[in-house]
Amino acid sequence: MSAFACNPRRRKVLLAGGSLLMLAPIVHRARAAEGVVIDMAGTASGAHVWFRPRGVRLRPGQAVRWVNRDAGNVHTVTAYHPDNGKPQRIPVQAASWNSGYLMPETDFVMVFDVPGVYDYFCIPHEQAGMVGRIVVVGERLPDQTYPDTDAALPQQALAAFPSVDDIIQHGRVN
Ligand SMILES: [Cu+2]
Repeated sequence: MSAFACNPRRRKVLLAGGSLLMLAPIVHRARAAEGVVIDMAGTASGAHVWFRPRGVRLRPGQAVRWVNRDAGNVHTVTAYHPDNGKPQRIPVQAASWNSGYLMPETDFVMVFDVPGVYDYFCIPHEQAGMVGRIVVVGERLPDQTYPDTDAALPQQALAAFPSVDDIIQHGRVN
């Protein structure tokens, strides 16, 4: 799991082959283009905030770019994971992540390699139900399920997750 825009390992590999050096930026753009953009937005008053789409289906290796389109708020993209003080709601083989605070018109990119279901939230707005779900479908459909009742999560967050079935069926759930 890595934010490929600043992946030093990938860059080193490309530098090792001299003729590939010029291709490095193109490779990055090509990979980014294969992914999905999720907007982080809200009403002018800040009373309502959201990820859109809330639910996204990916193939392994696809990227997601979250963009803060909200002129009036900072947001985060943070995995439900013990590293972030939360129950684990991402595949056990996957690494946790936390974008940190994203200012307006800044973005954050992740590549998803491990099939499964990933739930994430925005630190300042979890209580307002600002959460999202990504389903990475590999050879088989993910068999993970997460409880709809979990005392560690705000009710507004639990209520905002699209169902895994809807995401698999529709690809995007707003
Ligand atoms: Cu937020």
